[in-house]
Amino acid sequence: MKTRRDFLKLSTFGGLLPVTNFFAEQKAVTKPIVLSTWNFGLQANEAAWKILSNGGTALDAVEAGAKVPEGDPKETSVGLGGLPDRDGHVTLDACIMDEQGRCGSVAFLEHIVHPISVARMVMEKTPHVMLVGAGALKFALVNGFKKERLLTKESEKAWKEWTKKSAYKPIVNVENHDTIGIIALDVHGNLSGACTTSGLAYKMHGRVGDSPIIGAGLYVDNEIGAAAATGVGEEVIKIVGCHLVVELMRQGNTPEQACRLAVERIVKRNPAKAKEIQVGFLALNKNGESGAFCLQSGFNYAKYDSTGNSLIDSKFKI
Ligand code: SD4
Repeated sequence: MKTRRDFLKLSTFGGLLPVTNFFAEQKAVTKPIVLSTWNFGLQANEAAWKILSNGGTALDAVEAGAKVPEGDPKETSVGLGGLPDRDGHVTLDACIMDEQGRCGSVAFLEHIVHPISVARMVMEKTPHVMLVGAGALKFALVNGFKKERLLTKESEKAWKEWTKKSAYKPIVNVENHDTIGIIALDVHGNLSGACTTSGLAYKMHGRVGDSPIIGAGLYVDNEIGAAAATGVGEEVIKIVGCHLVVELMRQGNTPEQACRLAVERIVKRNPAKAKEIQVGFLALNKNGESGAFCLQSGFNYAKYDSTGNSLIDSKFKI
């Protein structure tokens, strides 16, 4: 890349390089910035922004943001109060990834309110990327997390009602929304992301979705950008969705174009299925440019930058 000094040399010694062209090469960078899926992304962003606006790291910011819906018993698809599987167990999936490409993940974890912090600890304190089930719980308890009951009275009531028919037909944007994917760029120019969920309501016991799978529910490449997914995890896993979105940005697509192309790949694979489900992608590039795209209308996300915190409706395919 040309430096300012090179430019001055060029223009002094025979260069007719227009000033505007040279500086057009230097894209304006928006930072810090944080993006979170769904309405509750607004509150998650508030927690993340406190850290980002004080010069904190994107990693700390995304963890703090993800913890907001995790700890809220009224949110029925994340952490405490999450709707259970068909056997009545609340089982949680989460992952986190930082600017160094380090990552940590937990899946099929029970009894812990903040799986995102356990995922971060897997990243920072173990030689592994992913711990699941009883092993993940054991690791959390040894590291000071408390064992708690995550099934609230309301979620238990909803589950008991569901067992009367036991019909597993997730309703688009209703039963399965609220996984939080949160991606941020800090003042240092570093990207990180986090994703946490109780997964699809009334899933089979033992089912794990895309959210704790690095590359599917979340991916961060500090040279290029970050992406997070929400919706029916099986379809996201099949295209390794977030890795795909980041690679599409690497090829020169804007964040929104990259998300759109990933959604279109899901449609192309199985057009009939695509009509019945929701999948949404959210992306942020190294310049702080952001965008989203989803299958069906109804997906939104919150964006917080120097202009404030706002909720944006994603464009959609169907
Ligand atoms: C899953 N992707 O477990 C999650 C669910 C979700 O918005 O994102 N809901 O498949």
